[in-house]
Amino acid sequence: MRKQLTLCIVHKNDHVLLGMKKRGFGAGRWNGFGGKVEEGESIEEAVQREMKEECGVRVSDIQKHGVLDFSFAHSPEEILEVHIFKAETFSGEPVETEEMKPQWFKTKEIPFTDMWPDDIYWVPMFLEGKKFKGRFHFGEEDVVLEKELEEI
Ligand code: N91
Repeated sequence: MRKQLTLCIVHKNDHVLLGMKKRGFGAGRWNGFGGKVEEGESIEEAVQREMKEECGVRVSDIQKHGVLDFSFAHSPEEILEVHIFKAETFSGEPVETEEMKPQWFKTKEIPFTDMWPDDIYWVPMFLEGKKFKGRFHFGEEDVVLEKELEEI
């Protein structure tokens, strides 16, 4: 089973906006903002909706940077197809929600040790403006067991 999800990182003036996930899958890690694409919704519409819902920010000019497939040894039949976007312009002030606590980080001070372990591989490509595709397969405690990543 394949599920489509979005992930959006606001990148402005050598800073990125991440959110500490407060509940659910990935709680306790700094993440971009995003979630499931709903039926009848385009991927871009899902990006805009999730940004508003998760941190109160409106993004309009979003650029797609990559697609990553994530799979997990504990449920190998499920693939999370994550569409990754950058927003360089936004309106509204980021606010804490039930889902996320937003915070700006300097791009040189991204807290990779408190993020998903695949981020160290693709976030630098994202920051350099590269486009990419790949897949990561995770084992126990989300250790990366398999990795494929290429610039496109
Ligand atoms: O949100 C960010 C920056 N990264 C991110 C990496 C992931 N690897 C697996 N999953 C489910 C992730 C979600 C977000």
